[in-house]
Amino acid sequence: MADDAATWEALFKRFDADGDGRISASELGDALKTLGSATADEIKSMMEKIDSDGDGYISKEEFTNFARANKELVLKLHQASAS
Ligand SMILES: [Ca+2]
Ligand SMILES: [Ca+2]
Repeated sequence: MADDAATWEALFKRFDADGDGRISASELGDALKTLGSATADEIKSMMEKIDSDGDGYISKEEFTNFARANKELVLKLHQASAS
């Protein structure tokens, strides 16, 4: 759905704190920490899950693929970060 794509886009931008078009491990960590407690291990395993080509950054495509496969989790993050 188009609405979903807009949601992923907005969430990606929120996570991409420096606006370079990719989410680094520290950006992911910061974003998760503001949404609740996230341990270094949790951040690392989430990073590994989303970063499918293993270059150490989450591209918009990787993020969108992850969001599609984990809709409920990502929508929860979106709601938490919007509040
Ligand atoms: Ca970034
Ligand atoms: Ca990547």
